[in-house]
Amino acid sequence: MSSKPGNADNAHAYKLVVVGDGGVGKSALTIQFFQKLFVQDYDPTIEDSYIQYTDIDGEWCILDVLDTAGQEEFSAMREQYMRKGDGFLLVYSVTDKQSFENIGHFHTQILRVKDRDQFPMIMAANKVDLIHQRVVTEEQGLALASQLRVPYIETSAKDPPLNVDLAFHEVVKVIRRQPSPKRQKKTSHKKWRCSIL
Ligand SMILES: Nc1nc2c(ncn2[C@@H]2O[C@H](COP(=O)(O)OP(=O)(O)OP(=O)(O)O)[C@@H](O)[C@H]2O)c(=O)[nH]1
Ligand SMILES: [Mg+2]
Repeated sequence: MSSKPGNADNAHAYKLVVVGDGGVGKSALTIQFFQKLFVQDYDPTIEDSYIQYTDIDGEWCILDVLDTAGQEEFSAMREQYMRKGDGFLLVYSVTDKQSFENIGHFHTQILRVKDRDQFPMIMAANKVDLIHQRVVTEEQGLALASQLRVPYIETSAKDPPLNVDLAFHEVVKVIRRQPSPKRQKKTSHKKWRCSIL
């Protein structure tokens, strides 16, 4: 884990939230990112958070990551953590078609909770090391990512990890690239309706 660097007192803090169905590898990716190890066993998460200083593009920041529960029984907690996030990793497993199909639901729910047309997110197609069990192709992943207008990254949390740091860093880059708050507001349909009446 990175210790606090000397010049990081004014480091910007980013709250990242990892979402997706149960068993897709949210915890494995998060633990690989923070602790540089692969967790082989499946232990369903309720909610875990991790924090560390990270240098992204030469700029120190505090990454505060929330690893959420994918299991349906905990879905009532979703809106609450979605409200807190500055950026999201939408994770599915390339070995689980249903988890891919549910990405759209997470995306829609985040935009609804944030009341925005767009919000910083990336899509992580995880478990790409399991080539023989793969059922969701790269083309399908890319097509959905382009439809949702989010970057697409293929990942593996298993050693040797693939694109794990890249995925977390990319969310921060997307947050940093977003336009000023004034331009982020969702188009107000209410106002539009008023002008017709
Ligand atoms: N081969 C392989 N296995 C993975 C990968 N990522 C996760 N796994 C395994 O998949 C299982 C589930 O991973 P978790 O990270 O616990 O899944 P999760 O998304 O956190 O699940 P919930 O906490 O229930 O939402 C574990 O046995 C992991 O070792 C990966 O990239 N490759
Ligand atoms: Mg988990």
